[in-house]
Amino acid sequence: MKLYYSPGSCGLSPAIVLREASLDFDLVKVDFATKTTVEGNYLEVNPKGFIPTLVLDDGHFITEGAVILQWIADQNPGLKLLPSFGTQERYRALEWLNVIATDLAKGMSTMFQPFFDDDAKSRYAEGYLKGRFGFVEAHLSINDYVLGGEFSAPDAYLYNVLSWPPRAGIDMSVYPAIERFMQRMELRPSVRAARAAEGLPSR
Ligand SMILES: N[C@@H](CCC(=O)N[C@@H](CS)C(=O)NCC(=O)O)C(=O)O
Repeated sequence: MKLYYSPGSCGLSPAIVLREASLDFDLVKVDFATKTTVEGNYLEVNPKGFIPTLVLDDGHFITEGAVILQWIADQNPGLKLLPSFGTQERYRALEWLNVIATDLAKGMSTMFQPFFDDDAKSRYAEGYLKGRFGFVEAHLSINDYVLGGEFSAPDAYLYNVLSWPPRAGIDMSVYPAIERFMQRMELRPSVRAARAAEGLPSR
């Protein structure tokens, strides 16, 4: 298997969950500016031009971070990286994957776009992101992990996306439950190994 990524962006969560599932994979780095890899044109792998993409050993490929995480979790249901199909808990997990992919990940990506000036970004952070982080803070102040007491795939995605705000100059020290969650996640060997493989320093 091959996981296409770019350091620190949203390929980190599938890399964490692949490790949690003990699945072998190679990392292929994508240059965002040129949409190329050492293999050539990345748009031939994923015409959307986004990472992550997971290419399976049989040549099939999966895109969209939230969907890749479901595929990984479903390779070994016994690991409970996601709740079982058809259960109420499964739909709760899918809600979270969707919230993380849309409200949080795409919400945060606005802060890195060149189309908005600094004033617009700070109004957006105050007017929109603060409410989203507040919602996550309230949830994590009564739950160690997204689905309650145990780690699951959405935690990797949430960790991934919540590592971005400081890079956009957002002070996360006002969210102590989020900070504790980040520290809890960084105790996991999968998270440490995924960060190291992407050349990311300890936070
Ligand atoms: N809908 C995609 C979006 C993924 C996405 O936005 N990826 C960003 C990195 S986190 C990307 O590839 N950006 C490349 C670029 O903007 O050129 C998903 O959820 O996986």
